[in-house]
Amino acid sequence: METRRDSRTLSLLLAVLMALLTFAVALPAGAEELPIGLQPYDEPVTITWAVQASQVQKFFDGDTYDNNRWSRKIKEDLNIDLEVAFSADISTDAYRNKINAVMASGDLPDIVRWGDRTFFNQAHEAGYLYDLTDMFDQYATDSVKSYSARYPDSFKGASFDDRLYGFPYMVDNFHQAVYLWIRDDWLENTGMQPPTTIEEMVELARAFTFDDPDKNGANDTYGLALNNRVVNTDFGTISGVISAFGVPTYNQGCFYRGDDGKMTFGFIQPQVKDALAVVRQMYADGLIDPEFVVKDGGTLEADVASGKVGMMYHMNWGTWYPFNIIFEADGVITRPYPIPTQPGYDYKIGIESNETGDVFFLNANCEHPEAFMKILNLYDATVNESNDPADFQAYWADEQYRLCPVYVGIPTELYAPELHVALPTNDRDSLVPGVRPYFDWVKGFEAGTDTNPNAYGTWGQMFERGSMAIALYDYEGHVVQSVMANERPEIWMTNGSILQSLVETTFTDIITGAKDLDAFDQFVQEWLSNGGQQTLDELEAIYP
Ligand SMILES: [Ca+2]
Repeated sequence: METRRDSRTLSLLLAVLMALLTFAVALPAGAEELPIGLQPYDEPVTITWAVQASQVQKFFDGDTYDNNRWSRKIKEDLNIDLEVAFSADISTDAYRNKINAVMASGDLPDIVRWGDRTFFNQAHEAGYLYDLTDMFDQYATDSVKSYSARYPDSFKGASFDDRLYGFPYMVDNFHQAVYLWIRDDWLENTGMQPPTTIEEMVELARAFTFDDPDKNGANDTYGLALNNRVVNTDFGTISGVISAFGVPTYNQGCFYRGDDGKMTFGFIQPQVKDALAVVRQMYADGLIDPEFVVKDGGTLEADVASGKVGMMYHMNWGTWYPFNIIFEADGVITRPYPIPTQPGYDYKIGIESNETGDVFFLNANCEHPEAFMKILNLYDATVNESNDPADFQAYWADEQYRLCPVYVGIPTELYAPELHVALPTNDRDSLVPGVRPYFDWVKGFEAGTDTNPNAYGTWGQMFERGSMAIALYDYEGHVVQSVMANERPEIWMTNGSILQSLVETTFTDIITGAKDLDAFDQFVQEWLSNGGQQTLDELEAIYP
């Protein structure tokens, strides 16, 4: 019996060995263990993509947009050759212009990231976008699939008629809230306190302009940094001032139901005139750079870098950009504060609908559409799911994630609630692997042992008075989500950009004094009669 059992065991072992050998010959090493969505192509395939070039991007070891950590990893792990179709600056109009040009020609790259809903609607109607619904079901890893349950609004926003036409960036609404960012050293040098009211903000701007906050003996600074887009911008906006007067605004503007229950628009509220009066007076008093009218994001960045400005309204990621520049150069810490308020008003933080935000699209004519899911799966497996901290450091940190054509756009802030619990209790192990580096950076930065840009960037969002704490706890009850999601009135699609220009030019002219403050009243009428009223009426019908 013993012998018989041994020989059976032996032949079973042989059979297993044979089977293993056969597998080893038939498939590349390890490939049999991979889920379908992570398996490499047998023959190399080429995927083109549109690069959102940015000053933010860092490169190491001679890397470029064409050849970098991600392009090499994607080649090695998936046998996909990435090819840059075009790269254009996202901080100016360059990327938008390029996208509009390729839309007109119908020659889209395979993978495009863009958040413009007009583009989304038009590209969808033209049949340019790949219906990812089945591909997602078949190829997405379980981890990637889980995001659709975690952020259903974002996925709805990337869909038409319940069919998925892109992978959403999954920004949550607090991503767009506005803060007042102030340099620590200038506060200290001027002996001022962080402002809690608009009046105090103006006085701080005055001190930052006239009290030599940089202690160089020269009158060479300005109080409040302003971008020439005035409202339609991430940083250097006046939207925080408008918010203080109880009007929700966000970038292109917030549509919402007013107290009377009727659909309305932030920038046409009468209180905006009061907000403009404040900024106009600041300009007249010399607290704002008179050159602001020609300063876009790039020039404003230079002003931050050279220490000409010490205060700015900006979104939650200020320590990632542009305040990281002067931190890295001079160790200057700039931190966020809740927006100063205006007595007598209930401040409102306007944000876009959670169904909007950037989306990664796939060209309907892509010859290897699975590649989209494979790259996405590889990103998630490498950055969020890997237990090897080296993966996170190499492929997420230092803005390296942006070099992947499609990624899980879960920025630091989506883990803010978990981090805010784990940080004070030192409960690092309660966090998923991909979040632990954030924990370490905040702790390291606060201890003074870690001064690298990632530590500073994360700290600005995550420390106990960081931007995310302000968004989650201070701003609660003050956030107004724009009604307008994916479906947009026809008139807004055609006239929206004209109306936005009208907002920008009118507000700029009022601030600089080129127009009287009362020009605001005429602007409201113009806005309404040039498609604004029709937009409001159609929104009433679309979003009853
Ligand atoms: Ca000075």
